[in-house]
Amino acid sequence: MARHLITSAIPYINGIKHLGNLVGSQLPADLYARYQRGRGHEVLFLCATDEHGTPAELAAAKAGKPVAEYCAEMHETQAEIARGFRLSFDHFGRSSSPQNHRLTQHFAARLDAAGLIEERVETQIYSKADGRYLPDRYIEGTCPNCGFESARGDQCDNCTKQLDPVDLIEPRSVISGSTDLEPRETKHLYLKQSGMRGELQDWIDSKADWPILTTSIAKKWLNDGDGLQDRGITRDLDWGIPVKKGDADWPGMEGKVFYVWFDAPIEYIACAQEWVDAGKGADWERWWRTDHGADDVRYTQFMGKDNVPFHTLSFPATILGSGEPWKLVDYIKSFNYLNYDGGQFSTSRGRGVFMDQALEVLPADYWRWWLLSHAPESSDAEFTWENFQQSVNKDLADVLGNFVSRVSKFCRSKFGEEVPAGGAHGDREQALIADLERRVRAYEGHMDAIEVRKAAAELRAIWVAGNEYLQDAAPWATFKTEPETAAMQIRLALNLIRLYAVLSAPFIPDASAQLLEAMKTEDDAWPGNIGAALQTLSVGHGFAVPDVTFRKITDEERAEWQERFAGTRG
Ligand code: B3M
Ligand code: ZN
Repeated sequence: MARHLITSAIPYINGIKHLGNLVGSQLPADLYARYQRGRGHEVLFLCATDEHGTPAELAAAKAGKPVAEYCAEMHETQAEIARGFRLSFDHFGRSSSPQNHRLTQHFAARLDAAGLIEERVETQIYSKADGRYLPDRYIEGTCPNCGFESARGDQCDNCTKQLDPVDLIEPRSVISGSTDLEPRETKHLYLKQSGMRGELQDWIDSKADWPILTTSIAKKWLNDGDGLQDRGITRDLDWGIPVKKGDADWPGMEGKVFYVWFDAPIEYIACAQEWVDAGKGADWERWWRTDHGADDVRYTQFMGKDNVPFHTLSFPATILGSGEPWKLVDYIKSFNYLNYDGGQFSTSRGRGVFMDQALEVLPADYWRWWLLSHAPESSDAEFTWENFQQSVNKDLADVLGNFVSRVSKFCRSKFGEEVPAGGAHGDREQALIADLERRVRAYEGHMDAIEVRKAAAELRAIWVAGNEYLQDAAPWATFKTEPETAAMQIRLALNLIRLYAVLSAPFIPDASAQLLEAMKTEDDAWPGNIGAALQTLSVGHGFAVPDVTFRKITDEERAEWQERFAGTRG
């Protein structure tokens, strides 16, 4: 039994995420966590809300609420939606937790002791109209790198370059729109990550098995010269983790907080502490400290491509720079973007389907299946309603749902609601089992490698194999002349339903649970030998015909939803 630590990028607190965000980190992380648990491994799967920084302050101001209250409410909302999508976090934490406060201040003290922190007097943008500094997202302007006109002060959404507010061309205040801005001097802490270039380079070079998307972004920032600039890790904001050196005050830094991207990844660790403090686990250190056995842990992170620089450079710099035996990530799975119906998902314009809306329209499994089977792995992908309808109606309703319904109803009408006897398997059954043996092992290979689309395609092929077998064996015809043979075929097919439930659970957990319940079994053991796995439900074992597992999407619904989600969320 192996141990898997799995984290998803922690979603910003400001608002409900769209399906593109979901498929870029939380959903594939859940797929992998469910799969590893299914294989019998020990898993700690963590996620949290990312509650600091300008996005939180701006959203709270817009909602007219104190920021702490806004965050507490939005955390509950996001947790509820995560449950709706069946995201099986062992803990869904908060980056504003006391645990993260302590740990972030601890890391700052360690980095300082290691000589990796420098105090710099620097120029920040001050808005006279707003009476405050404008860090990060409080300021927008034209990207000096690519010319994108709505680049934010901390990062350009178009070219992913990390920016400083002073870099922007024609900057303006996001609060008031004012361009009456002036540079003023203020003191901040810098993490001297440039001095760690060699160490980070060696570490990334040692990850030959990482996806190209991940390493290409990491290497670009490492080698571009300015990718590994020293990073300012403090901000002139009210909301955040106060700048302290461990428990002690940091002279000259009063009233300042740590930069959100400094404390957010530290929350991955603090979240494990929250998990223990919530009484859900006994020992977080065996997951996170190599002096407590965490060398045996395989740590996998999931994220969208825009988050890769922070996870391949900044956070490892924090960990390595601390000089303490913290666990480093073993594998980073990153994703491209999902587009929406001929354009981009847009949170600000309400374009596309948001997580809460998706669940109002259809249950989680429909979305999980489409999103995962179309995950933007090798390139950006696009959601269209036609494609969604086709995928649901074919894969889920026609292939999987129909198989279950035909087999269980036929058995009920001819043999009753228990697994019928009949003779031994014939050639056709042996051929099916051999085919499935190959396919299930290929499926495992794709899941182990986190090749999400390939895994989905193989799972679909496994469902199709059962359908083709059924079509070919035609027990409804066989029954008239050889009822014994038909009984044997149906016995196999009922066992296939159980096998499908087990294999499909990481993708479609609700349907999987429904099928196991209908087959009246709690045996969800991952299949070793397929022939043996298909003997699990023995002669006389009771079952029930399940309700419709997946329904079809009509053309009218498709048209209605297309219209409804075209823009301007209410
Ligand atoms: N909150 C960005 C995002 O939600 C950021 C990720 C933090 S991961 C430590 O995409
Ligand atoms: Zn840019």
